[in-house]
Amino acid sequence: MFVTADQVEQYRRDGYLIIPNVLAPAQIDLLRAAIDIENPGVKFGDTVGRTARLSFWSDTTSTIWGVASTLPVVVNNVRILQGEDVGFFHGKVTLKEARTGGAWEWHQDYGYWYDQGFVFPRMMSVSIALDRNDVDNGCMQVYRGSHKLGRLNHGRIGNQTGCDADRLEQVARHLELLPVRLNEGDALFFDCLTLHASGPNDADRHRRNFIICYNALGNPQIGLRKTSQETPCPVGPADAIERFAAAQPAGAPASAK
Ligand SMILES: O=C(O)CCC(=O)C(=O)O
Repeated sequence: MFVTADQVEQYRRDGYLIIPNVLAPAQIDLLRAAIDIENPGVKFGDTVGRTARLSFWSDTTSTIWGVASTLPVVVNNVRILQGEDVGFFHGKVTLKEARTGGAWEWHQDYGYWYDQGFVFPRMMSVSIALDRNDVDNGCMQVYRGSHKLGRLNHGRIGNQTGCDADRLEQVARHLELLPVRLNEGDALFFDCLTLHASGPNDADRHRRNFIICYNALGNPQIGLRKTSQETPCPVGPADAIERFAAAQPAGAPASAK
């Protein structure tokens, strides 16, 4: 359940780590059933006019996604990899629909979050595959070791935030680009400075992931509106997803929102 010292070393070197089988098949089924494919969520257009969609949540109790953000295999490994205690920031379900889902431009998550007032890049995310992620359905890609570049300049690309194109071209000459292939239930843990992107979904199957973001407890957020929790992220039971689903009244609407 917990990462080894070698895996921590790998994470610090590469800026990301894949942990297989973080979710069991029954948990994946429950989470998939909570995704409303018809509900557009927030649409993020790419440069060719296709869209990737996100639905967000911001607490750890009121939705199946919230409680899934407290799974010990996720939160405790985040703490170990981050090397400090963390608070819950937010989570999102990302949907790239079969044949039409759009791309995510190259960015560091801290490119988005710096502007939300986070003082240090002491933040990380976990992307859990609810479908197989491969090149055909637009899996994530990362530059290995890019978290050591520091924060790069970002600007608007469509309605996404993307890394400066000239700098990206330079970076590409120095760092190895890797597709992040995941099986259902596998998780990618990655640093908020790791440069990542993903292509469009040209396959005839959806690509659904849920991504949970955490902030180091000692990382202040400047500004009036605090969007990250300032208390330690709760650690729930290993069957938090199953318990939440069992507690729902029969016929309750399943929604990612
Ligand atoms: O799910 C993906 O392919 C990428 C999503 C992403 O980059 C993000 O939410 O920051």
